[in-house]
Amino acid sequence: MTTKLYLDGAWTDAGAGGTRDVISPHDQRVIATVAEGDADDATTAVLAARRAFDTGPWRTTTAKARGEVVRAIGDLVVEHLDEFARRETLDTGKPLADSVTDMHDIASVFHYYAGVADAHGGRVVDAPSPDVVSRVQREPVGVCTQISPWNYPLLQASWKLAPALAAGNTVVVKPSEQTPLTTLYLVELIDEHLDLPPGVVNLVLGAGAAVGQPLTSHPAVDLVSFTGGVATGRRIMAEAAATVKKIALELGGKNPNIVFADVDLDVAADHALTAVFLHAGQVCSAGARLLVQDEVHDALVQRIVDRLPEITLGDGFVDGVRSGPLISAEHRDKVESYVAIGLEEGANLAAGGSRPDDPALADGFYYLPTVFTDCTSKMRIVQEEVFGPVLTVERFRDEEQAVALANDTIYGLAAAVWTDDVSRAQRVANALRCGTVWINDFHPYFPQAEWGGYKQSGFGRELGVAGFEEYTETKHVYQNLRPGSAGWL
Ligand code: TXE
Repeated sequence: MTTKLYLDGAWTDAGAGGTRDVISPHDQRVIATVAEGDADDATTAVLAARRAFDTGPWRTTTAKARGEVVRAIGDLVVEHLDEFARRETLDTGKPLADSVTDMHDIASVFHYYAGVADAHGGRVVDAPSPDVVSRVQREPVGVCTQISPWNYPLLQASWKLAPALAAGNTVVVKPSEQTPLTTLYLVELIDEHLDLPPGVVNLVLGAGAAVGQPLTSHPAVDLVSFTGGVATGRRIMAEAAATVKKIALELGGKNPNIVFADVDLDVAADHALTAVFLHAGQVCSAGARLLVQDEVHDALVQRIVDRLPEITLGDGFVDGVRSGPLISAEHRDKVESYVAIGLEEGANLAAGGSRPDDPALADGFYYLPTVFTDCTSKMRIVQEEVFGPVLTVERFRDEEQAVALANDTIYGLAAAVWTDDVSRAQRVANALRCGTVWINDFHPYFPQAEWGGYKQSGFGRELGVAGFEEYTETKHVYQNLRPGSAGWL
């Protein structure tokens, strides 16, 4: 297994010799020891990407050829899917079947952007004179640094890498220090199988605090794409401001799942469970806030609580396990502190609220699926992203109140509305201030449709055509076919 940094087309140890043990969240076993870079390594990566962009052939390669490279990366994911999935489960603890699904999604992202690469070259503009030819063309932005989190390590990296390469940029990818294995593997396969010029793809490993500054503030960087927590996002925005970089931020959410009384409650309960407890709630679009119409509140909560025992916690490699651990001891501390806050605030603990007592799970960072009822929108447990298996339930009276409650957080990533009334579904979808609204479903996404946040969930879009355009500049080229007097003097 390759464990080094990939700088300017070569695998190298960290300049200062640093290493990091990567820990399994299931049992705290050391699963790999990888290079731990620092700011000097990150600067080397940025300068390699700059050189490759400014002097190399990549930027001027045809869009079709770039699309073929991006397609080949998707093919590599498919060909090595089992190994990718195994590594993702080792790193994150998520069930293997979920990692397999992620890998199929990742391949789809590369395959989608392979087709987008040569489909958006620009347009001829209807100019103000017949003696003018005017066109608008799309060009790569330049050097892009791409910082991804630990919950969907390779998936998040692919949303950034595929469009950036398709558009002709050079990149420095920085996976979370907690989950570097699949990104390492992808770069290893790219290095082995594809003939990319040195410096087009660079990989930096290391803690955000150590390698982050050059990636977000070095003058040679043109664009920063970041997915992670809102506090880090604010810091990155400030760092990038001095040199006015383009930035795209996806900063999570506190996503409302609104259930009206006219739906099939078994179906709504089934999706409410997946919405919040998938991957132990460590999902930026998790449906962590359930808003239920008064008439069906008790019946829906009962259905949810009754089915919690079906969420088998355990080793992601064991068949039948539905949920793995939280990513780290620190993260479980955060989740536990929010449960304590919820209790102090007067929410009613209807289920969970502790670590499991199964001794087989004692070495992992497990936490029981937890449900709080009697919640109000003033509570921190309702307002702040817990990013764990914690559901808060609020009641509403009518459509107007449901929308007001749903919009009442600093976040705006995703939301769902459940109703059999098609007009109401559309009204609510239009009124919700967030980047994705599901009607009578929760969680589906696909590469053709844009993804991103309103409000403090961030800005910029990933996936879809907009996810490609993020990585392009727009240039207007105007030519006068009959140059003569300017007509001013
Ligand atoms: O994230 P960080 P953390 C939320 C979730 C979680 C909280 C904190 O609520 O509890 O964020 O998680 C890199 N310059 N989300 O601390 O710090 C870091 O190395 C440059 C939501 O793990 O945001 C990693 O690669 N980079 C989210 C990445 O940022 C820096 C997914 C994310 O880490 C940096 C994860 C710096 N100064 C957490 N500091 C989502 N949107 O899905 C850190 N990093």
